Amino acid sequence: MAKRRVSSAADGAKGAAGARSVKDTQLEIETKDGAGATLTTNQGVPINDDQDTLKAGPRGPSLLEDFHFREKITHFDHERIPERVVHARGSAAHGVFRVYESLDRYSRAGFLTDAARETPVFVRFSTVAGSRGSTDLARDVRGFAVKFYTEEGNFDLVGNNMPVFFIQDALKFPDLIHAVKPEPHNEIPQAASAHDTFWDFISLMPESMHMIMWVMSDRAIPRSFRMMEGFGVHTFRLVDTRGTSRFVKFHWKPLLGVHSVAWDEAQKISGKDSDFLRRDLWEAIEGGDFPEWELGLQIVEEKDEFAFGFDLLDPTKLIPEELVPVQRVGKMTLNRNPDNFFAETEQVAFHIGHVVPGIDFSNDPLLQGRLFSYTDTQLIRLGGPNFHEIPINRPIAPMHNNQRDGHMRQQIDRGQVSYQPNSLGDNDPAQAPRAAGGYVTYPQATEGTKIRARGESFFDHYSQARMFFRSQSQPEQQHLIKALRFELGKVETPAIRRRMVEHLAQIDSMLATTVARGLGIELPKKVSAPPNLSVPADGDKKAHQHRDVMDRDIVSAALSIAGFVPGSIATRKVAILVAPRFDGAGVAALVKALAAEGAKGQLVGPVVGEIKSDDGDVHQAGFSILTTASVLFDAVFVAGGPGAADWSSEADAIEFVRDAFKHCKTVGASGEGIRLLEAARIPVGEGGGPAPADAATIVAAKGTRAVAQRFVKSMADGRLWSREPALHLPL
Ligand code: HDE
Repeated sequence: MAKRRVSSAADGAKGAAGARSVKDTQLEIETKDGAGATLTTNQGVPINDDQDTLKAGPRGPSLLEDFHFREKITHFDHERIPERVVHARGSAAHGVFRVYESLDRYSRAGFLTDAARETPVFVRFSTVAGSRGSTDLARDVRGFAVKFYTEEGNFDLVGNNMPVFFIQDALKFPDLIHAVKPEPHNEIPQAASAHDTFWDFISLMPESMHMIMWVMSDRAIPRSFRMMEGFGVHTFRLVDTRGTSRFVKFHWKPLLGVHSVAWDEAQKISGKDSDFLRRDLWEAIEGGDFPEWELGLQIVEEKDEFAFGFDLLDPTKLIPEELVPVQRVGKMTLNRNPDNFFAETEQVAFHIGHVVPGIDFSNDPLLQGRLFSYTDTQLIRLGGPNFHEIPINRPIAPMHNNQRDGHMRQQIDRGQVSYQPNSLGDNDPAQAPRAAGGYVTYPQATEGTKIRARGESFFDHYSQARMFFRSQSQPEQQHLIKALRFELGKVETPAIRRRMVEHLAQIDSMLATTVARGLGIELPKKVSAPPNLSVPADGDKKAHQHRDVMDRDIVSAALSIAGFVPGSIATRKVAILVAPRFDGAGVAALVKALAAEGAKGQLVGPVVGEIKSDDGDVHQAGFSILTTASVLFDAVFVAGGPGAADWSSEADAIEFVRDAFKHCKTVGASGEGIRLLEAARIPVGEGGGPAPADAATIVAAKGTRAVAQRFVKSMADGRLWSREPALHLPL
């Protein structure tokens, strides 16, 4: 048990003390590792018996005076706190951020201008709709919230893995969330948008169409948190030392590329391992495969505010990277798992209003509403106004002010004075002039009449949705169409389905007709847009006419995942099916070739534990065909050897390889292992050679180095989505 001193407001009040590390700050109150310690009550009284309650005789009634029992049970009864109303399901990690070179031409923020500085970060990834215990692989937006513990205070970049949002005004957020959460009468379905209330709301909110394209795309079912982009969504401001402001959009670019799973795969992962993404992040960091992202900035000069046609303040729009390139300015590395899920991942409190000098807000009405919501929600979730004192939320910058008391106050404030101005305490703590680092809000000129309305420039709902759809590769478009068929197919009210298809017709006619066909709806040639019920009954009619502001043919390659496959298979996992007396040399060659690229070959046997190869060596199968499934791996290889022939009589093995093939993964086999592929009706070429037109099926008479290298190369090319048309009826 380590004990540190508890800081007080009086400490270091004269002049800023040097910044401390996050760990120092978090450990300032007691940490407990339990090593060699005596069991005590919360009052520190040693406990002699933690096995039985105090009773009047061995068979007698329990006694109320058992203070140890009452304290233990009371604490247990209060262990749960309210889960987050959104983003309840999350996983997090610690890390560091460093800027490549000073960005003082844009911002005065220390963590962006000092290239020698390593800024600690804590990052929490999440889904939005599901409860704390829901599956990781729900079709949903992923939260991507980063807390930078900078020397000038905490900066929270509370973003998502999609660059736009469903709604334009914060007032609609409770409606959106009520619609997507399980329906209130029966609490069904959990962590899913495929139900009537969600699509009812969406079909009446044309502004959500761009975001719907993202949520129905493969971005909503990521392969790993480590392989997702992140976006700040809103337009923010960067302000330099001279006080000049520029607009900025924040991006995170994952160095492992962007990868997703197939929808059928996502649903199966939810059953086989609903902690799939949490486990993936945890294991990668434990194994030293530290995930990395580059911070990207899109900078727009103040004079160009109106240069784009769409409004920079509208969070349903993105700035195409082709119009304003993303400058990669620094790198974030996640390198430490939390010590305790509750203390850190659950209690971390992000707030879009946590900014540091050099970063400021825009007038985006969604952003403005969030500035209220995040502190408010912590008051109920974390129980009071002192949540900033919870170790994970503490700044590493010194903190002094005249705020006092409140539930669970940890800090012991000394002295007579808790107000300002004062003469009794030398006005400590003192205000910081701008030159000394004081936060000064950017003096944006503002005028206007009070009104509940949106800018006319917000009423283009379809052109960026169209740009997104048309920028997808053909397989991605097919996935998106199928996702809509799935979601709307689960909607029971025909009018909602039809209304949605009418919106899709405004986006792209192929999209609309193909989705409509899947729903048994016939569409006339010309379909007019459904009414926009998100506007007030007596609103300004002219302003609410839909208007396309972007060129109908514009496409942006950066919106397709296909452009992000980096050609690396680092950290990927390959299931190698092994039966007794398997081809030891072939498997060794494969494991070696994978390891050379940073990937892992893992043995899956008929049972877990020891298994011998044909050369008599003893190996360990970490998994059996019962304890795992191919949806939990990136590729599958069936090792040859006399025992491999038995696989073709095992239904679970057949499903294992069949699923991998169906999900367009690299599938390989050698020798007798090929029999399993044949049993699963996976096409292999004549005489066991490679299947025609399927570069991702690797078969060979014997496992060799050359076979291993072909396997690795095929994996690096990414999923072979072109396999899909042969597996399914045309849409
Ligand atoms: Fe949030 N959001 N949000 N949100 N949000 C919360 O804060 C809210 C929005 C995002 O890992 C809550 O501490 C409103 C956009 C993330 O702890 C709450 C509006 C974006 C997280 C809240 C939005 C986000 C939250 C719930 C519309 C992407 C998880 C628990 C105006 C840019 C942070 C909490 C974590 C969490 C409110 C819209 C991202 C209730 C009112 C847009 C990543 O305060």
